[in-house]
Amino acid sequence: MRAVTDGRGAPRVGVVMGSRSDFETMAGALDVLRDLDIAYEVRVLSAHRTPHLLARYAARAERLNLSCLIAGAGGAAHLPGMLAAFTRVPVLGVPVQSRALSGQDSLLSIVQMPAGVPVATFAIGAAGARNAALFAAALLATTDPGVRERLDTFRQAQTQAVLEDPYFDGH
Ligand code: RP5
Repeated sequence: MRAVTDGRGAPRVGVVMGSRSDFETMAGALDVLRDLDIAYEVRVLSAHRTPHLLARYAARAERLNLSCLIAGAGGAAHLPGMLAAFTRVPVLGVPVQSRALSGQDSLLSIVQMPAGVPVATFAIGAAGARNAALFAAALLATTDPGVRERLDTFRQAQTQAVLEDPYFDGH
């Protein structure tokens, strides 16, 4: 079970995707984590194609000291729910846009969890991936002043970009 790690120090967020074909979507999450200087690890694990590896990784997630898992999958997107079933570490689910049903299938299979096994669910596609990473940062910011500061800076820059847009109507 290979992981690619990025950032300084031990990974604090685990990013998991059901297939290499999800990478383009999930790259948005990696960009945000990198920009906020949050170390992460990335793995491809499938609820259907590598179920035993998924179970093993979920069981290890807490020992790896990961604050949360960002899990992106498409279609019959059982990856986030299965991870949540095997670990106490919070799971943030990203529905990847599918070709057949435009991600409606992914969204519903991630969000409609039975009571007792929660998965925090984000928007379909790129926005969801970025927001899941920002949510992970917000979780870390509750105890890490450095992340808090970088998250504040990100938000200020985001606001400033709107204010500086020539079409912005400031009334
Ligand atoms: C899911 O099936 C993956 O998360 C992916 O979004 C979808 C299609 O996978 P590939 O057939 O492209 O590998 O498990």
